[in-house]
Amino acid sequence: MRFPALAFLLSCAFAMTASSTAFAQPKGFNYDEEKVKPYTLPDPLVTQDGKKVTSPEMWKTVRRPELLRLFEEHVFGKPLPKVEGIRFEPGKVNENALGGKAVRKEVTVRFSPTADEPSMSILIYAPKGKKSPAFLGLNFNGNHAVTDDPEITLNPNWMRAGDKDGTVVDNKATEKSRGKESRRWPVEQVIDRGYAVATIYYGDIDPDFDDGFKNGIHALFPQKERTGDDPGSIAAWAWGLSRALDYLETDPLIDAKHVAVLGHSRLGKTSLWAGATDERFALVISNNSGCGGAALSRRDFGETVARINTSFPHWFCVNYRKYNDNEAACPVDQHELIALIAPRPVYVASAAEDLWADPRGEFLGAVEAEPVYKLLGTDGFAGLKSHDTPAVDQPVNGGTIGYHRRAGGHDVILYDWERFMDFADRHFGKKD
Ligand code: GTR
Repeated sequence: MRFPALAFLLSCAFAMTASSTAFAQPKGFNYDEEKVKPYTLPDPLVTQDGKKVTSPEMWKTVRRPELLRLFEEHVFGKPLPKVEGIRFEPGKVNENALGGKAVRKEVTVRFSPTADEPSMSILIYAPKGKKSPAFLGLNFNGNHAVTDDPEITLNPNWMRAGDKDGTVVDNKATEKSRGKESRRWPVEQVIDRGYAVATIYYGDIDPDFDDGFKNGIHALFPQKERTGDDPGSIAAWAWGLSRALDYLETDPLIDAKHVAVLGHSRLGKTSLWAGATDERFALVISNNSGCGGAALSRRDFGETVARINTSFPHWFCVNYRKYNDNEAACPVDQHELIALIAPRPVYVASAAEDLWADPRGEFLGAVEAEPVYKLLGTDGFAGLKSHDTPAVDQPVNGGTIGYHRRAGGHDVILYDWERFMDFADRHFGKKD
């Protein structure tokens, strides 16, 4: 295991605590808007050989596939090999969860036709007796940490040690960790708005440490050293989200044509990549996804490509390291990741104090994707009056691209969820 102590500490500070701003802005990086050097972005509507993309058809058949390949080759790595014989195995069900409002169920997705491992467990809460649209996202601490319901299976897999509060001991979750992440998963409020929630512990798919890709889903594809455009962890997590959607398509309580994929932080980078690679996701939400997510890499503000590849060498493909301190050489930038989601609705959420993730860079990532949304006939970032970053707690979410900058730090809280649900209501048709 090669996992630098500093990276480990940082990952804990970001993922486990609410908004520990002391830790959240590492020293030695630029947080001054005045010091952002001029940069030129690649044009999502110009092909690699310099042709202007002039029609939706040309976007669909030429430029979109080209951009997707560029992101595979230079950023996230190519798709995981196809896995045959994936099985869905029903687990515990409570037909009267949340005081009788919802069905709660667990489903195990077994990735091999013959063995029980690797596998991932999906936890679902769905309004009773009808097909509902759903929010699907990965969680950081295990499904049992999403609510304090004692019946949810305690995740047995490797967990980051995180806070020294007894919730994880010897890298295993303890009973004490039940409900630990519930503030980030307002399940009951989501059910009350007519949506289902489905979530998976991201470490089921690939444990979040640099182990040379031996565990999680990678165990199925033994390989020598990971090189070039071999997929990294983000690609694996995104792949897992697609397998969860395969399951949701079979679930009678889920309207799988209306599944919003969402994620916070590294899992926000993941939801964007899942949305880009799998067009079945009807809506895509990035919460505080920062560097390698919605934030423009060429903007020298907050976390850099060099830093993320050093702290987390397993997240992106090895080729991405070519752009350490050399962002301008990368053939793509993150607005083009958002553009790959077009014409489907996309929502980018920032937090005002989360400078490490570069709120303005996240906003501009969405702004710069708009020409593609417009070419494809949508209203794009409708209602946006200027390219100044929207004021704190003043969402601009009336169009196909939505954005808000919430007060506070790096986190996902009820305020964010409420805006996501408003946005989904508009795009999916209001639910009761
Ligand atoms: C940080 C990392 C960020 C973000 C965050 C998280 O340490 O630098 O890019 O992904 O972790 O996922 O919590």
